[in-house]
Amino acid sequence: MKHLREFDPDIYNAIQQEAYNESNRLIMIASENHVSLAILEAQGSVLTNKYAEGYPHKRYYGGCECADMVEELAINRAKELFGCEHVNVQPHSGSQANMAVYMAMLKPGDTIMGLDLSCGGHLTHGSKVSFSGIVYNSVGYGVNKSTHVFDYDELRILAKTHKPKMIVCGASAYPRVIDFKMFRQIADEVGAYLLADIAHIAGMVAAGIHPSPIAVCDFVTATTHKTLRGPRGGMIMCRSEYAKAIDKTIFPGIQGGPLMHTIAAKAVCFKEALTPEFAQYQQQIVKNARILADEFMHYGLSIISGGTDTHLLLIDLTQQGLTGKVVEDALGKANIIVNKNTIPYDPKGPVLTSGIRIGTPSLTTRGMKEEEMIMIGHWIEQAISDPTNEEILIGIQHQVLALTERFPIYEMMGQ
Ligand code: DSN
Repeated sequence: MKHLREFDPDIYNAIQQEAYNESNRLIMIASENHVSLAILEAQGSVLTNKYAEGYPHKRYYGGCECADMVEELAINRAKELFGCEHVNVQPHSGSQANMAVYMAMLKPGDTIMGLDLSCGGHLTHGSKVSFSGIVYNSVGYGVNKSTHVFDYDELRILAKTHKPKMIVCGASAYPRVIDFKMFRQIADEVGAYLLADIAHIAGMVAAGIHPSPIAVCDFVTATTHKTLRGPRGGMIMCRSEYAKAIDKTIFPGIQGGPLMHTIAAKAVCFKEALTPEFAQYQQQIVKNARILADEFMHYGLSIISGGTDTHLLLIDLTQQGLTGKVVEDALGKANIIVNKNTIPYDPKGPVLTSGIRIGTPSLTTRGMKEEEMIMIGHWIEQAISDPTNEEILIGIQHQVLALTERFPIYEMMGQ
């Protein structure tokens, strides 16, 4: 990066600092990951220069032959990976992917039904502070108050009462398998479209570790940067019958020129995800999350839903009398990066919260396994037991630094 270093040392230094931080910290934010060098190269390529409004071979600009090649590769690989009939790889983000599905199929004021933010849903699933809850009449569903898993009978009653035009399944903080077939049955009973937002679990779905929603849902949206370990961006999959409506809504409906450099990086991500190593990686993510959950429960910590089937888990800090904010800050001092997170029906709200969300995709990318999870579980438990004890936190930080040194990010990815 010598040109950047010479011309803009401020930005260069911020990037260097970020690289340093990522390598010297345990990144346990469930939605983050470390991409391969191949993806970084595609993302940082000259394709950022190119305008390619439209779709392959139907562009509004000349000179799009390389853009066409790149987008067709991304589309074909995504189809092979997920087994979908149609895919649009242009959404700049998961939010825009969801917006496009709503705009293609619904009218303002129509009813959508999605998981409440406080129970693990996403802003774009109908939160009142998001366009999804402003433009549409949103009805939220929750999880069972004692088991913290979906109660499909309650969901059915809610759907029959409110008759949504679209049901959204998928979550940002739900640790258990989602039964897409049950959602399909309920959607059919009330005549609703079914959208699965698999942003968090896309890597596991691609690897066949989590059931796929493709055959049973009308629309499937995803981001490419979480468990899928690609560049930051979104995608929409659907049956051929909805292809035209979806494509038209993404462009020209809500987006202009596609980010061709990002689409190239998405294509690389899909190629990586088609390898057997990727499937092993996904299995290890889940194994690591389960080990952590078991460790925490062994220490007497309360885990939402009593464990995990996925890449993430939620610790309920109520019995410790702590907020997620306090624990997020304490762990940060120990170089362990997590995010405070609401637990179902959280009385404390999203600023303080009663929980923390913990994910294993990044650590697993670095090559960490069972042995490391046990150590990390112990450090997190120590920090939760005494979050204001700077001596303990700094002691953990030293151990974290020794561990991260043994797992350099890019070398461990074999690039
Ligand atoms: N903000 C993301 C997450 O962390 O889950 C979802 O978009």
